[in-house]
Amino acid sequence: MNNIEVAERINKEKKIVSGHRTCAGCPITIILRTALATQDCPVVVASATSCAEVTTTIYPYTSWNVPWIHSVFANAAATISGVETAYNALKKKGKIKKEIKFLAFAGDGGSLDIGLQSLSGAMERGHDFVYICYDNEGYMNCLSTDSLIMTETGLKQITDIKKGEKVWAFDQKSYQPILKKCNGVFDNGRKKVYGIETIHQNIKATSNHPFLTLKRNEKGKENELIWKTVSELKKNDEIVTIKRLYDKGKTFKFEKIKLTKKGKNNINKVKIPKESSKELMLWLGLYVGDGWIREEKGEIGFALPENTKERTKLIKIHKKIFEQDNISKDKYHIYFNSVNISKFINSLGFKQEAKNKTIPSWVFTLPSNQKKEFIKGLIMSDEYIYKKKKENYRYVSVSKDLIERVRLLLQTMDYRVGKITTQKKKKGTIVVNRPLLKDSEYYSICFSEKDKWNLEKYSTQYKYQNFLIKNKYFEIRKIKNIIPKGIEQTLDLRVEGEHNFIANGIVVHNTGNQRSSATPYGASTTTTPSGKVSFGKEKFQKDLAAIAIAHNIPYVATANPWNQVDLYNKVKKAFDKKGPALILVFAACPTNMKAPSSQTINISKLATQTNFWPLYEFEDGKYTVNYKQEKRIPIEELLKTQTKFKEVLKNKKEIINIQDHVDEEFKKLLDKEKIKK
Ligand SMILES: Cc1ncc(C[n+]2csc(CCOP(=O)(O)OP(=O)(O)O)c2C)c(N)n1
Ligand code: SF4
Ligand SMILES: [Mg+2]
Repeated sequence: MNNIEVAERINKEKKIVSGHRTCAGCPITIILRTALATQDCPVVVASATSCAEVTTTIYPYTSWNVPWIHSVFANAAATISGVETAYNALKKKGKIKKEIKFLAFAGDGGSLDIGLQSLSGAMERGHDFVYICYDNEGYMNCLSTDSLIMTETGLKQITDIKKGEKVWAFDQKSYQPILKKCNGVFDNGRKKVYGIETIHQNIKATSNHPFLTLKRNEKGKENELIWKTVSELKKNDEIVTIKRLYDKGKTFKFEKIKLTKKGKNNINKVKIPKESSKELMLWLGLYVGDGWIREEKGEIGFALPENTKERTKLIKIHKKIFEQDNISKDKYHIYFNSVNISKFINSLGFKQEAKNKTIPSWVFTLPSNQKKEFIKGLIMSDEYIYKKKKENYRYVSVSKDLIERVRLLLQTMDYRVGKITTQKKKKGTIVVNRPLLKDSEYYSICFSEKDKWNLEKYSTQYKYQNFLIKNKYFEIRKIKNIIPKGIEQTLDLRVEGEHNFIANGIVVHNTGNQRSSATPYGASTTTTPSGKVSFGKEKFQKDLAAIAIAHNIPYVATANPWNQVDLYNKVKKAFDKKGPALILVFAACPTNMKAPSSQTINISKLATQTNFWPLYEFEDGKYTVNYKQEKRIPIEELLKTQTKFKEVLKNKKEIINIQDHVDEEFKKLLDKEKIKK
């Protein structure tokens, strides 16, 4: 077999078809296509939860053009042994005649860590199957960059979170909110994301991002909370979401701004508040809903018609807050003139243009009574108040960001909030007493105060219905929809201790680039971060091939997609053997390695040329080293290709340590090769 022949076999019958969502430069499909091309007879595949699985089976599509079974993270080997046993039984009964082969395909986490016992069991029982572990040196996943995170200093976009900042997390022992330090923010590249929607929340995440989910156990057994990835979540699954934030009762202290003393008629002789108050928050709610500012003219205007109680209220609180009487009005509008007030309001971060209006992060840190006044101001300003019955509101805005943040703010105050709906309004429609100049898009949400439950009387029933019913801060919400949302830039946070945080009101796990026992020494991952304290992982990889060999199975080999013919031949040989066979394949994942996607094969080649990933086989009790580099390339050359080794590369002693380890392991291998069977 040469490369062209392998390519021809792959193309003869496409067993992994296009449309999958692996990252650019991902080696997984090269490995799978090469492996499946070795067989003309049918091959049944069981794959473990992993990148390979979630990127190839995005509901309702599949890239697998062969019979394929989903397995959980831990048990691809157990699944395939069951299938192989069933096949043997049916063959024995004469119900199946044709030859069928069996393949288990799993990542390093699903093989060396959580899946090790099911793999060991299957090898030990002697099932006739091939097990391929693709080793991308870690566990992978992430969130969309527009996710909004609850932090100590308010609500922030994930892209604005800095290392060292404190974020709100879910304490998995006490089920209470807890502030935890963010140890790192990771750019995980452009990935396929999914929208997870409950009636109150929505978030976008990659298919392998975990959410805290309720597991309902049989009668008599306590229910429990477990982590499930997006790919494992289904409609009606129940996830943990926030219902209230800690109310520290602290007002927010504003930064001083430079004031002007100029201005006629004392218009700038006003009082500027030093901290937030109920009145100011009501004023700001009205401003966000119906106000505008022209700072150069020192004009603050509100579209509040005459003879309304809203206008009267605004005038009253304005005088109280700013100690200013300078007011002008017409039938529909009311104006306050002061450069200093407009400067002050602009410094608070609500933005000016109706389409850009937002709620700055500090509002999320306010005491509940101040947040409530802000919401009251918003409702008062809104023409479209819709009160089916008391305490039932609808809020409409042209700013999507504002609506999203109002929704999240209400979620920190135990309100019931519906989903965001979009409405198109035609040019000429009258909105706030003025015709629209062009077709516009409006966003709205409905919200209401929640009903009070009689917890004392019905606590057991309620607890069954809602696991966190007595919890003041978190609750359980059913998933209404899981919708593909295309490809987006994604990020992930690493949070100390709890390893979770609250994004868009939902408790999510920080994962992505977590270490596995296959992660190399010196690599920086989210769970072995490099920095001042450590350069990264301080342990060498677990040797899965040696573990498999210790099971005395007929065939074990290492392979590398760079040498595709060798990979092909080894998989073919593995299928030809009677009994278990294991192939450990190097999978240079650009996302984990933090390396350009164009470098996958170059890095793979270097991995073997440095003896970091030696190619060898163990066949019927005999070792063969398949590739011997005349002069091995120093390990530093391989480390230099990947940003994840950035810190360890600064440490000469550690580079020598890694080099010694690689040399020693390779020497051991050559010694084993010398042993006659
Ligand atoms: C019991 C359990 N714990 C955690 C998870 C979440 N999870 C799914 S895939 C995965 C990582 C998979 O790592 P690996 O096997 O190396 O495959 P990769 O994604 O790196 O390709 C994790 C942690 C899970 N599905 N089940
Ligand atoms: S490149 Fe890495 S993160 Fe991307 S799909 Fe492949 S293995 Fe997963
Ligand atoms: Mg992995």
